[in-house]
Amino acid sequence: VRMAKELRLAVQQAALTVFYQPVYSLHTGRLSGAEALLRWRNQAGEWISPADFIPLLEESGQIVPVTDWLLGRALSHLRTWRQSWPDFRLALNISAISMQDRHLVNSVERSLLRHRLEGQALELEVTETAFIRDPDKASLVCDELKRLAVDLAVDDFGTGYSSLIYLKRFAPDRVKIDRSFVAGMVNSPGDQALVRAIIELVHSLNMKVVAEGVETQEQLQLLQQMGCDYVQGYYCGRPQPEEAWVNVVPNLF
Ligand code: G
Ligand code: G
Ligand code: MN
Ligand code: NA
Repeated sequence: VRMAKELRLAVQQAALTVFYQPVYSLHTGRLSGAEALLRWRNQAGEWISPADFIPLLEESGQIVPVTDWLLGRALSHLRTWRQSWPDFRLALNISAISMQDRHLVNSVERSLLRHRLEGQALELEVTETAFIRDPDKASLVCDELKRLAVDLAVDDFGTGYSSLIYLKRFAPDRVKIDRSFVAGMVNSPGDQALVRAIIELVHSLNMKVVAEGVETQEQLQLLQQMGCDYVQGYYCGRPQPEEAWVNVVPNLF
């Protein structure tokens, strides 16, 4: 309860910030974009993970204004980055609750217009849970987002339920392999087989694959041999504030 109260204040006082983690093409080594990640620094000066505060925002209905705020903030940074990198694409995490509501479509449309950005510049990441909740509503929201030419990605792939049905139904542009599989890939033949199978499955559906949580060069090379399209993780670049982006390398190799 105390955390919920403090969080309400944080939202009001803009104590939330956005970090950005670079994403690279594994075919060319070039920077292809970033994933925006919310961060909250509480009154005690500790960094609280979104995994701990997103559920609170969802319960209290604050996820809607926070997502609107995030869209405005992140798209103004995106506009700047696209002046240096014209194809730069920014991925935002969208909560399952927001995927049930047409408000998201209106917000995205308005933000794109305000920052004079084309839909392709933006990617929305949703987990499989977003589809399970109310598939018909989520389906409507997805169709509307596709009308705006916004890209869709399935996040944390392989950790939810009914993944394959939803892959077919929602036809995302990209699928993000959960970092738990990437972490086990080098030492566990089982994880390695899963990663290989996911890449083949996704490619056979004409979608692209992003591997998350890449922490070593070994993982990177293995993913490259397997034909994975994009990578992100501590090995490639940590999530960091916009000011620190001058240090981000434009080429991974
Ligand atoms: O950055 P970190 O590893 O702590 O993120 C933990 C979880 O919080 C991840 O699953 C991530 O997708 C989620 N997350 C990060 N930023 C946002 C956001 O802006 N909105 C939503 N809904 N989830 C986010
Ligand atoms: O669920 P989602 O994929 O949105 O979660 C992204 C989270 O993963 C971010 O909070 C980010 O801080 C974290 N992350 C990014 N790269 C790595 C990595 O290489 N290793 C680990 N352990 N976490 C990472
Ligand atoms: Mn994500
Ligand atoms: Na993920």
